[in-house]
Amino acid sequence: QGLMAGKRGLIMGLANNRSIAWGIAKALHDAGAEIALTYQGEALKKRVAPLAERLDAIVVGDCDVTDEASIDAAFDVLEQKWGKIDFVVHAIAFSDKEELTGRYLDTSPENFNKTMQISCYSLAAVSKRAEKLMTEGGSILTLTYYGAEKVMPNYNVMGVAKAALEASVKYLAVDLGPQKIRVNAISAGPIKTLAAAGIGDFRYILKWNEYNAPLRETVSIDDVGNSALYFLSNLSRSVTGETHHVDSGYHVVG
Ligand code: 0WD
Repeated sequence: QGLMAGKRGLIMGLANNRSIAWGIAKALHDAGAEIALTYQGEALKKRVAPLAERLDAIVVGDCDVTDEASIDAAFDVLEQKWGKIDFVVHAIAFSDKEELTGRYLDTSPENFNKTMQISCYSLAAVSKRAEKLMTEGGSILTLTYYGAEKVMPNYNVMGVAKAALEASVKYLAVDLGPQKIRVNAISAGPIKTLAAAGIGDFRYILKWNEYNAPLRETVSIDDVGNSALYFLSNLSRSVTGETHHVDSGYHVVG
């Protein structure tokens, strides 16, 4: 449909072809966007390279968001290649699997800090670099989950990090609004990805959503990708600071 024709941007958080980042990357590519990708850890390089090829995407390289220098390096590559960018997709989260089960109360300070740094602070760190390259405005999109709003079993410290992430979206939207850079979040329904596999009883959560969501089905990475297209294109040019549910309507009943 060409909604993204002439737009260039970075997608962070592609791990494999089940990643939400992959659903978004496909939708953006089909709409005419030029895409650059970062991955995390050498182990993922093999997985990401063939996916990048399918979308004619630039593989910027390994970018660990806990390492400021590695974020700088990724944005330096973008600056050299493109000079200017129009969008960034932040599809990154991490917490120790051991703590995504049982009680939130038992979260260790080390994992609390790491979860917050990777799943929340990194959006600010990335947005700060993106600002410099979004010289004609832009759109930044992150991914969140309903566990930020309501207590979901086993989501624990990740729910707390997502609540902070959703607040960050609002603060960043205010900081970057004058430059016409929009910041939004999609709150996706549960999808079986690598990250989700770490959450206790995840299959039960999937089934529960399927039976109880108004649309009586779970969402796919393509559903999230299509909604992302709205946020990353000019269709949403007056929308910022928003958390938008792509969850088959579960949040109105859950
Ligand atoms: O049900 C779900 N899958 C939902 C996911 C529902 C609602 C929201 N989300 C969110 C996640 O919390 C995350 O923010 O969507 C985002 C993307 O997650 P995903 O697509 O579910 O999971 P996955 O394919 O595993 O991608 C997340 C990636 C990491 O993968 P692994 O599994 O290797 O941890 O985040 C990246 C990494 O590639 N990541 C990092 N990237 C840079 N630096 C780092 C890091 N330090 N840590 C993790």
